[in-house]
Amino acid sequence: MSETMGIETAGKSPLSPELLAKMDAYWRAANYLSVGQIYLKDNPLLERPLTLDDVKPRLLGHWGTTPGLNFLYVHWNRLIRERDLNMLYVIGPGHGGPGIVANTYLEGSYSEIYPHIEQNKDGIKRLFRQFSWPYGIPSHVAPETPGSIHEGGELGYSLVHAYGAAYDNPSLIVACVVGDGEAETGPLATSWHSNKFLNPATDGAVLPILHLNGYKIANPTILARIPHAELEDLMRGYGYEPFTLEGDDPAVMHQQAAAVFDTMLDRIAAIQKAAREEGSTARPAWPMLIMRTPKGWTGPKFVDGKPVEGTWRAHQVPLDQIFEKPEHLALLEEWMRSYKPEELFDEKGHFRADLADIAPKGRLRMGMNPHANGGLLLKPLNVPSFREFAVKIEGRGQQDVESTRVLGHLLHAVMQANMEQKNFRVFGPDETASNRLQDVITGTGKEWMAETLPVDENLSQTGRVMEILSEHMCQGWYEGYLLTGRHGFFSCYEAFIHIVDSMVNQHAKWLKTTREIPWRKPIASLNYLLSSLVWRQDHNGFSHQDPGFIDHLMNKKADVVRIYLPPDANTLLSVADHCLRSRNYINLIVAGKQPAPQWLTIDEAVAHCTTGLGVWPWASNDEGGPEVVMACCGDVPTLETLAAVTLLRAKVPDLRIRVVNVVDLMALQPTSEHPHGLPDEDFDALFPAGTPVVFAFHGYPWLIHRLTYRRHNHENIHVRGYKEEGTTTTPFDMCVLNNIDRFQLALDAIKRVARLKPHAGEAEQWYSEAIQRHKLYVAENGDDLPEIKNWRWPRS
Ligand SMILES: Cc1ncc(C[n+]2csc(CCOP(=O)(O)OP(=O)(O)O)c2C)c(N)n1
Ligand SMILES: [Mg+2]
Repeated sequence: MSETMGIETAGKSPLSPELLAKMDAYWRAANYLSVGQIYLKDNPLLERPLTLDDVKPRLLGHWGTTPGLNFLYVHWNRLIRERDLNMLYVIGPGHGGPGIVANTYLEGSYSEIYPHIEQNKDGIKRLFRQFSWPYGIPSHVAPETPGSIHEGGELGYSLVHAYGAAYDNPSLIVACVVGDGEAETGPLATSWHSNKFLNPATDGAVLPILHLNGYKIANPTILARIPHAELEDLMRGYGYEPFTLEGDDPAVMHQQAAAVFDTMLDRIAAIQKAAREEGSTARPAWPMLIMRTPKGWTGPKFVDGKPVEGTWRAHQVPLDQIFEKPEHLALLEEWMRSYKPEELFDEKGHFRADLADIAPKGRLRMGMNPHANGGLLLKPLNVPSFREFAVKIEGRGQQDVESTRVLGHLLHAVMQANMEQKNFRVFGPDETASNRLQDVITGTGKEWMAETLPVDENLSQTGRVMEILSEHMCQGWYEGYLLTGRHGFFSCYEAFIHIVDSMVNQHAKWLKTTREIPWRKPIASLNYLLSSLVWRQDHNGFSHQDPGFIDHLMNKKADVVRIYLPPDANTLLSVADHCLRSRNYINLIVAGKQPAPQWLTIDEAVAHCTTGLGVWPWASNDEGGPEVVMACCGDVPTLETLAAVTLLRAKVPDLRIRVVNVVDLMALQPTSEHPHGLPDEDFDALFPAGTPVVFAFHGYPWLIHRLTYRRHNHENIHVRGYKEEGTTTTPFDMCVLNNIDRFQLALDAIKRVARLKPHAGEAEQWYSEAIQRHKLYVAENGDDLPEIKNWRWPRS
């Protein structure tokens, strides 16, 4: 292989022969422990010849990426020691878990956190055995791994997480390995642009390393097969200063790696000095490294006559037929002995002291960096009283307010109250203002390190509102920010939040797992506001209509998710206050941004949100027990339900109607399924067995059935919701198209109440005349009928 070093690093040899030898031995130790984890359950120090009894029955894990990760770890250790760095690692190819476990073991963090994995022969045996073993540890850089904020199971998010961790952490350096396969993913490709949002004066630094081992599972990688100059140009185009490290001779590579890292760290220091001490406001070209080394470096070169090292065949377990082919067992032993374990561990299995000595100590060890256990550093968010922003209710439903704009007032106050402690950011894919949260921008601005023009508004190099047209970046930055112990809020168009479905899956898994890991401290919840909702896509139509993120989140563990559909501004304030203060959840708030009627006083809102659902007595006339329950969840369904109630009152004045509004969707489930679940007795009291329920739901109707199928009255629950009918039409026509409109709901009630059955035909007639009239009017006038548009709940 040729070497492609920068001019400043060529010929430099920063490592003394002694240190070089120790670093190489340290690297061999990490490689040895990595291979041992993949293969062995016994004979950890190879004190006797390897036999099949020593080998695990199922060979699981990934070797290919691991030696490269181990190489980097030992070099970062040197940098930490020599420069006293506060360094966090983020490993994109998280399938190289054994390497990071090995390194955190060698530096001592692992045994401190997991005392049964002792620093001796027994400990090494247990370390090997637990890996990818039932009830042991996962194969990835998982929540169980000390020092990790990133599992790297689903590829694509390493760099965005690294940047999220670096924001507002001026002393932190986040070393981030990006797999060259991972670099092909959409999120990773965009993540490079995070440097336009990183202020060298007030944020930390990210040290990206493109791990160019040339291959993925079964294919070459794109970036390894374009001319090197083109790759460097790509990185320059992203605004980085690329450095390259290339080769496979360990001694040469150690020396060159040390030289290139010294130069890169000097660059970072110079950039930070210019910004912090010399007042530079220029957007710097941060250094990044292209590390071109063989996949499966130092592993078997050939297996069964086929090349393995330096190819895609090294990806998982290079020698996988140990039990079938005796020569593979011999190759394994030869491979493991090539690391010379007898030089690395003494006869008791202690890592040799002179080698252990080159690792950082205490909290400087990457396995012990408190930023990786963000809950340790979490400062409570200052949340001013939300009551100050309450909408004054002057008659129910008499005034129209944009609910999310009111939330914007609260978020602005929260932002201002935390400007000093710099631990709150708001994220959005170019929609903060569109979702009517623009107040939050005042007094902070939107982070922007790129060029600005006079036409721009509110861009700032120290802005705390993060806007980029990438839901992936918003999600990833926010996760990185939360995982390192800070707070935030993410607003998004409802339909497009699906773009991060998969990312939120991974975050939910992280939260679920960390709940069971005692040393992981709770972090702030991930809060979503979905606005620009399905029912009000006046500008955009069908492409912008999808309420399915609710269903998606519903699949997650009950311990982790909370879903709220506040029907007005005051309930939204109460819910948001609760979410901002909560820990370890994913909170989903669905609330409209269009002017809409307001129903509850702030005190009523708080009481309603506390129970999560309840009867609205002022809208009900159910003395003696209801004949029908009109249930609603979501702002537009609530409006249509209340309008349906007025229609029913006009048509069947003596009908006993109960209106139940649901804010907290989880309350519909039994207590056995969710901690917010309403006890059966309470559910039965609200929805008495045998009483028909007409349920208007914001999202896909089947979800309500899924949540209530075990309830006594389930067979009488009749749900209306979104059923993929939509276009650019009037707000009320959207309801009509999906049969959630007031006429339909009223008709449903009449058809379901037994004593009204004789009138069903007449009611059908009334319904179709009303809808006919509506359709003709909207087609002719392009707007809703005045009596629909201007409908108000009757003043009492
Ligand atoms: C989003 C995603 N798609 C597919 C996979 C399956 N997968 C696991 S590893 C891998 C190849 C990764 O290649 P690279 O990033 O180059 O890592 P390395 O070569 O260092 O192992 C793939 C495709 C995955 N984990 N995540
Ligand atoms: Mg690769």
